[in-house]
Amino acid sequence: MEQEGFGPGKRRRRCCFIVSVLAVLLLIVILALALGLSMREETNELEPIFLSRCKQLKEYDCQQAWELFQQAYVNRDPCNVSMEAYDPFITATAIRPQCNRMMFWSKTKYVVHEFTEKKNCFQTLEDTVLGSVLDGLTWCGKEGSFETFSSGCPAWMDCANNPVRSFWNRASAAFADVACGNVTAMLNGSIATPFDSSSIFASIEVKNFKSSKVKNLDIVLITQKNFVTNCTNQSLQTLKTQLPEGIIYNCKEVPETQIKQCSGDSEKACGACW
Ligand code: N1C
Repeated sequence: MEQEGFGPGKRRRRCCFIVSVLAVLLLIVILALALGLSMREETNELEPIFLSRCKQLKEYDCQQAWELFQQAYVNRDPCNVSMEAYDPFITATAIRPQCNRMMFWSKTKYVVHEFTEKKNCFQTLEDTVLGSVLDGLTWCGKEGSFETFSSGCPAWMDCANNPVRSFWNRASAAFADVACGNVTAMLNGSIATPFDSSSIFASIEVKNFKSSKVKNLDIVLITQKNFVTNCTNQSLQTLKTQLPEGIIYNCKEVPETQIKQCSGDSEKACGACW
């Protein structure tokens, strides 16, 4: 009889077939999810570094800071990230300025940090939450993706509006904006143009100092044996003219050896190194 075609044997076989199809589909979904997660881990190496550095400082809601930070560049062309895109992140991680102890620099990063690490008397941008969580890192996003990438990103000079450069521009503007009292900057006396108009110090920080808060700008020009520049350098004359009115300018040539000796001398007071 025709009816026999729908007997218990066939029904069981049909049932088995449906269960197998569902099992295969489930397996495919699980595999796809696992592959997606492992790719995410490969690309997003920045998040764990950001969070662990941030948590060590115990100052902010780090997860919220991460969300605000990545909103600036994810799903965007990595050559089209503006400084302003970081505004919410900068606001959330507000810098607490240490008046009279703030240290700026240009082309002297290594000397400055060797000094500030040994002698805890100056505050650089890298000593703030903002600077310390991102110092030395590279990141970018991609249009059509919500991932953070830490390789294959544009280099500093590849395009002006790359995520890393825009971040340092924005963070430096915020740091200069809150600067107060006697401000110090270490510049490089071994190059022809210690105050380079394309540097962040020249193009952003000096312009953002507020004469209502900053009293002096003390330039420490770090020199080596056969140095090519001194305080009469043309670019430093330009710096004087670009400084907002009312801020007193000073410049002193200081040998790098003196700075190194002094940072190792625990007896010497902070200001006595030059
Ligand atoms: O362009 P620069 O120096 O003049 O920028 C230095 C200036 C400092 O005073 C800092 O406050 O701008 C701030 N700043 C950083 O704090 C910082 N940390 C790490 C600017 N850049 C910073 N970096 C990296 O150093 C940045 O990724 C870029 O590669 C250099 C810029 O250094 P520079 O040309 O010697």
